[in-house]
Amino acid sequence: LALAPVTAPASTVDGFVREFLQNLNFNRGVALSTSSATDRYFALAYTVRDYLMARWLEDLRRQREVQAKGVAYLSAEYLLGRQLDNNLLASGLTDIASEALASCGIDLDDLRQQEVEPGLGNGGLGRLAACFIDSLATLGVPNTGYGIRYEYGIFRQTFEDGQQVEQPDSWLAYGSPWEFPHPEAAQTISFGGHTETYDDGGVQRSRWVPGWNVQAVPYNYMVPGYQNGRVNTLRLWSAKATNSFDLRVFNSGDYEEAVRAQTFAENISKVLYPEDSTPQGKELRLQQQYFFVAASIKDFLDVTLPKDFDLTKLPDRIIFQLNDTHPVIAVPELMRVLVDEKKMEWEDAWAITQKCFAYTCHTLLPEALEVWSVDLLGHLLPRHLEIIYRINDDFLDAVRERFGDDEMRIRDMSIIGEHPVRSVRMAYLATVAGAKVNGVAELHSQLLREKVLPDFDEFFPGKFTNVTNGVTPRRFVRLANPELSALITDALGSGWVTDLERLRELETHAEDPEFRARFAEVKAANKRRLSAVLRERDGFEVSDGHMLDVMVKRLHEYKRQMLKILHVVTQYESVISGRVVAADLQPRTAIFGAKAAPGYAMAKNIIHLINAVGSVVNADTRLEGRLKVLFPPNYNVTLAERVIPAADLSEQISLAGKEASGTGNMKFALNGALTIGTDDGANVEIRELVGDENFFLFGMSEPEVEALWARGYKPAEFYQADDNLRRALDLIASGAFSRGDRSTFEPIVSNLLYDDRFMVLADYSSYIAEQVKVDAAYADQDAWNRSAILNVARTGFFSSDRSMRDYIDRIWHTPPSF
Ligand code: 26V
Repeated sequence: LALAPVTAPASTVDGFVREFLQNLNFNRGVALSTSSATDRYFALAYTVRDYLMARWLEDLRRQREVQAKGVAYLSAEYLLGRQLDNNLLASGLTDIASEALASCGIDLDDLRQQEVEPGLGNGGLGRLAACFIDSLATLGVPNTGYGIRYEYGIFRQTFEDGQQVEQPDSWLAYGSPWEFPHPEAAQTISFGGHTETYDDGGVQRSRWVPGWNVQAVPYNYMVPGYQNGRVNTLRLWSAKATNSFDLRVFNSGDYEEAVRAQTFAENISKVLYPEDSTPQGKELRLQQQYFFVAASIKDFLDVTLPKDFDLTKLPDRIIFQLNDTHPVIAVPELMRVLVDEKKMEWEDAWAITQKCFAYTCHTLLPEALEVWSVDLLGHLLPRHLEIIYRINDDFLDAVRERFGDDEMRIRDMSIIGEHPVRSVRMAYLATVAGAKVNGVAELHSQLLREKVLPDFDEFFPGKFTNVTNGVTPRRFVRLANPELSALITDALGSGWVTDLERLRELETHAEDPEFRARFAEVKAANKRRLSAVLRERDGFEVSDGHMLDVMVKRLHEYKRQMLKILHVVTQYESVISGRVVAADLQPRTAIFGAKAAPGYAMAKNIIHLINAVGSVVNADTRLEGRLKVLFPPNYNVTLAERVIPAADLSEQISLAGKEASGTGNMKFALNGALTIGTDDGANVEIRELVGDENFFLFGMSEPEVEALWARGYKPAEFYQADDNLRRALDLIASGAFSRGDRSTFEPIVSNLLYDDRFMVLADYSSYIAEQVKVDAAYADQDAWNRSAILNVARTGFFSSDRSMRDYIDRIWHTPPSF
């Protein structure tokens, strides 16, 4: 009897009602009549879980049986978004659930709103990880996503007088119905202490004598494939003080010290670092990184692999994919386990390690490349530092053998940098250890090879490759845009959700006036829905007939939100100065969504400016309501799902060569927005696919950017040369948006005039000129809709299913199993 497999509840409305009420009564301990919306949401989530459970257990069992090669995705961030709707869709239960709840007098939509999204990531990198594990489950590839169960995710953003204020994101306040804690399966993770050598039956060996331990408690989450009966696992680690840790102190009679020690240990998974792209070199962050990768490697070696597994076969069973440099400490950790604990020869261990890792780089900004000072690393992980030195020594010997004693080159390629302090360059370590290194869009991968790591490319032929990012069509088309999905399914049948290239077949429909009219109606409905969301959430009004011009992404100077707001100021100035009559403006609403890293002063000042421009512009009746700026606070995945399907124009305006890929750009195009963008990141590939005539390109190309830098960039010359630019900047400087106070935005203005690292002023004229073309194009709604449909039809390439196939074929070699 104990061996009887778990079976799913009956997939009928009656079966669902029974299961739901059971969960409400027995798991929430409430009656339907007295239950709160939270109770009902939890009971619903438990019910959906119950349906997926049999599949999950079966998958885990089969994976154990088959022992096929799988992917361990190592990522410090997973920006999952809400789970309920996705899990309903994956299990094919949406209609049944909706009907079942209705029969209990409950609106499914009300329960959807109860979920607090797990915001365990900053932006693109974390959301990409979430898309990838969705696609792997949908493709039926064995995968465990490993990461950190932060108690506080990305901060909740509010505005006070237009300025960003950060609030803690207590996403676990009511608990999460999606997680399965396994305290009994906790791993012990060590830190600090020292290393020593010892005699091991005549062999001199090194070992680590750690100073302190914490427990890593796994929390499992279901990752269901789309209606394919597959359920993979996301395993997030939570830090817990060990008993011995505080007992020792406790026995010394110092109660307060014992509690303090416990707090110290549990701080490790307390909060997601909200810095995006500028590493701070904080010890706690390195603790987080080591904590989760050490636990993950132990989990795989000790729990997933069979007891008697021959470790020389490790590369046949697993590939650890390093999502940026954050998990790279896994490389010396695997070496330590193999050499110190499993007593393998160094060379054998290194040969295995080099086959078990692959590294994805997500940036080109030099300040974003992580380095750890040797001081800090040696103090926290002394044995790992020794191992890194040994890896580097062997590597530099090989470099010398190949290139001779070219000391300049040796210094450039060393994993250890010397300036400003002796540090470990994590990207170099990942490159040396990884079987493959990839960038995230064609242009990015090319620049990575040619500009950032050219010596490594020469030394390791064939190691560098590209995998262009993608996004999951389940969440970002099927769920976010149900009306467009229905229209597509009507035209093509339902297979497109897992075969996105099929969207191509829409090309012919773009020529059908009736189809275009239906498409226009979908867009209008999405705008009404967004309008309702923003009214309810923020008290905003979205005006009828406006082009929705959307820029949503982290606030960073390189992304150039500044350029977008300069366009708004330019339009505003042209009307209030009387050079343009308001009636001639194409009605537009600029929508921004962006969080700034709490310590990034310039980014915060730009947020303040956008809000300030918004309050002035929105209130000025001279514009006759034809220009609006909306900046809903706390942009997150949930809001993205509402904003993107309603957008007409997608702003992808980074300085060429700075945005590694972008993934928002893909989501907009797939939802039928046209892009105004630079030749940067995946924009390049989007434009190639949709065609020049369906894309608004502006600005310098990457080589032109390089050339201008080389000539000596003087932003003030651009200010002098363009009347519109001068008037816009002067207006900001005059205090027009800061109640006459000229100091508020002075740091922005002077930065633009005298520094302007990201060449906002150099690209301004070209941007404004292209926006004029956008206005003209939008005036012909029918032609615009045709273009928008062609954007949808031609961007199926950007499904994360395709990205995953690329990784599988060219990096992982992990075919779908059973
Ligand atoms: C870096 C750091 C540095 C230490 C502090 C915390 C932290 C958090 C995140 C990051 C990652 C920055 C890199 C990143 O997010 N890159 C973005 O990756 C996207 C997915 O590949 C890509 O589309 C974006 O273009 C790229 O900016």
